[in-house]
Amino acid sequence: MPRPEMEGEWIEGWPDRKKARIMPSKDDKGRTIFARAPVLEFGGLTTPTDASYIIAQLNMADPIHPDDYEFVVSGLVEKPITFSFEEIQRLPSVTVRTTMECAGDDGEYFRWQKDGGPKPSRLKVQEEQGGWNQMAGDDGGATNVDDIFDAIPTTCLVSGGEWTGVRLRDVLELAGVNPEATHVHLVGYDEGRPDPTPIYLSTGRTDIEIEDPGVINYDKALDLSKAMDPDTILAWAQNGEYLRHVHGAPLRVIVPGWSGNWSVKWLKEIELLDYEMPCYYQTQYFVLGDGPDDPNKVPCKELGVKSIITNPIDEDSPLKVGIHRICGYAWSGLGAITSVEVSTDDGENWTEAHVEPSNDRWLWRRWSLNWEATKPGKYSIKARATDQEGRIQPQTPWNFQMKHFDGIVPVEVEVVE
Ligand SMILES: Nc1nc2c(c(=O)[nH]1)N[C@H]1C(S)=C(S)[C@@H](COP(=O)(O)O)O[C@H]1N2
Ligand SMILES: [Mo]
Repeated sequence: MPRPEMEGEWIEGWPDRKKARIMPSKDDKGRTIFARAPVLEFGGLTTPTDASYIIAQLNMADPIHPDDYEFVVSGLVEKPITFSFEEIQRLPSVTVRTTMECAGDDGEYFRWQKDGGPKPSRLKVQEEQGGWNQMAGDDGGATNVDDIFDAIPTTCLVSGGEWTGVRLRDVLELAGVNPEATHVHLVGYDEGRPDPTPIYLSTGRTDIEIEDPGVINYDKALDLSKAMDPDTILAWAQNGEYLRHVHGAPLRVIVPGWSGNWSVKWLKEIELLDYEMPCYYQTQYFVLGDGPDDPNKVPCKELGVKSIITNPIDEDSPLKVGIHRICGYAWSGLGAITSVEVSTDDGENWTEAHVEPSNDRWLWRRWSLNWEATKPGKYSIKARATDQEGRIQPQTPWNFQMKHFDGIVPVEVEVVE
């Protein structure tokens, strides 16, 4: 159902007020930007690059010309190799389509489930699309806790994309991986000093000490088995065009199924290790656990299984008696979605939705159900997805960093005559 304020405002396929903007990497004060994706407005599977979300934890690296670009593969290998951009492009290429979701996407719904209060609104968030990342930077970023809260984007951080490049496995095999290697250290060109305030904020505690790593490069230590997966690639193109700087040009990692933070942008260095290096964004920030001092906290890796309802939304209420298309997206960190069920009576009865057929293991699927709302009244609409491993939404319990939210968020609407 068209939302009234959109009518007559379609320009280049987008409602005027939400038309995605091409984002520069810094504002005029040199602050690094982030961007949200207007997920309620997508009409298909591949998110246009202009409308894909952007996250940079540290200071965005300066652009590097592909002719000047090189990176080295070293550590536990038979022979370290340096690759130029041209040498990478000479290897057999591959294209992978995948959903990329930030670990923090929809994190605010954890808070809402726990504490109640007004339900976070994707519509509201995407109308404020784009903003300034005040969490990072050599200047220490924002110090005011409320500013940081406002600046942390917690929804509309998911996009579907087509990535072209080479298999990470092929690159590693050229260097020859030593048998004792267990992890692949992936380092980005970007530097900065992580601000621990969001961690303190998420715990509500100040009695803990959060390690200050100082100025670091963005880095991750990826399990060798995932690095060798044929769908884990080093990409130079997104959605058919060479990577834009904000998305990690000239070359970035793509790790399908795992939350976005593994897909290291502006790749500078690859090093084979025989241990899991305690990278800040691996063991401190992108973690699942009860608190920073939880001995059982673990790095965020594969996503759970998740569906979101993009139509109708709470803001569409009231709906007229009649047929309404309930639809949205579903994805999983372990492969394909096999079914999506919908309930319009707050979870009492569930009906199988239509799920678009697809050959893409990692890309989200569109699903829909035509709902005949015959009786006026209040309705709570829910969706739940199941993946090829038989996992049913939700999979991820509350955690102090509020990562990997895959809970069922009901849409509340009223139906009127
Ligand atoms: N070098 C580097 N890579 C990075 C990041 C970063 O800050 N630096 N952010 C990560 C996070 S948290 C996410 S969600 C994805 C976002 O990728 P995108 O900006 O292309 O959407 O990049 C990841 N790769
Ligand atoms: Mo992220």
